[in-house]
Amino acid sequence: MTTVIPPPHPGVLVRYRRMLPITEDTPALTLGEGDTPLVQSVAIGRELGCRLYFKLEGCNPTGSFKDRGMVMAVAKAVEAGNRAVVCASTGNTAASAAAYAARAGLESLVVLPEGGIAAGKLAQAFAYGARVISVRGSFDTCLRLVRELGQHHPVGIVNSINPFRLEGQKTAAFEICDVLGDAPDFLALPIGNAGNITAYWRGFRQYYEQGGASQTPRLLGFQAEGAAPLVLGRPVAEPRTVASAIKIGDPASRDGALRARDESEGIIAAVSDDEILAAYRDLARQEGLFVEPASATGVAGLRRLHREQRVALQGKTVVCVLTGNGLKDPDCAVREHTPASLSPIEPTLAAIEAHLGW
Ligand code: AN7
Repeated sequence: MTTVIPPPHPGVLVRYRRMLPITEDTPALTLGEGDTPLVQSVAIGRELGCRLYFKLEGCNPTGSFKDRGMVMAVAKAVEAGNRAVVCASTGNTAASAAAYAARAGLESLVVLPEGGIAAGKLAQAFAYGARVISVRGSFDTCLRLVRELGQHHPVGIVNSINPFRLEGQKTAAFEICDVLGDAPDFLALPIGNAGNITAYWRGFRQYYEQGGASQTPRLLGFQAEGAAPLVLGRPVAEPRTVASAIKIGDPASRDGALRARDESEGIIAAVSDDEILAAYRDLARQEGLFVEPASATGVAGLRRLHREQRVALQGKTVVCVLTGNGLKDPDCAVREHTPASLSPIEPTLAAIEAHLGW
């Protein structure tokens, strides 16, 4: 008799099978996504006076939170008989779509705004074998083109306008409740196309309604000041921010985000690029957490709301979602973290000691 040892990372489709729209015909697709660490803060939580945890979504297989929704969407594309998937992307969705398409034996096509994609993400899309198209236009233009493509060709759109993306994405809320034993008081996260905040709210509500949590959290979503359509209340024609992942002027899930804010009694606010970069540096230096710039937006936002006394975080349990890995954007890392010159010294102990001043 052979003993079957279940894999340690079965993936979100297996783990949360009963909570997801899975049928007998849905393939058991996985790259080991989900089950990401929830790590307690050692510095920034003290600064804010709360019990702060970071959800390390950069630990997913392609380095961002997108993998949770993508595994569901690509599995459903296979189930529907699609031969190819397509998405518009600021980078992470493209990397994730390309990876899961490769795994499932589908073709992938990614439509990207010219010049707006962090180097690591672009390299991933090519590495996983995607067909990459760079368009003279913004992310919002790319998404419009992808919608048109979907009307004229039999391709599966795997942007978060695909409802299966949000279904898979909500597993992050389930995991937080499972690990904490209840929902937190607050959840902070960046907003770009607004799929993630919409999915978290759906997940927390579903857990609450099924008795898995005693409360739902207040959702705190943050946009970059130069790309803050939900704060301004109107689309931004030419969004600008150092956080290229959230350089989006007309979020597809705008209504979902506003509903999440209102129903959770939450807040959507904007932070400056300088605040984002300060949080980016502090996460690495004070917490040992190297994230991409957009992923630091939650910390920047918490600091600002705390400073402006718009929320009372004192003694509360707060989860801040760190959406993507720092290696995604090496150019920003070099700009912000690496000194201009690193000149070699002689290979002796004395030279090292002289260099250190020891
Ligand atoms: C690291 O990849 O939109 O509000 O095309 O990559 O759900 O869009 C990425 C978004 C936050 C915002 N953090 O999430 C894309 C894309 C990171 C991101 C967001 C993104 P949504």
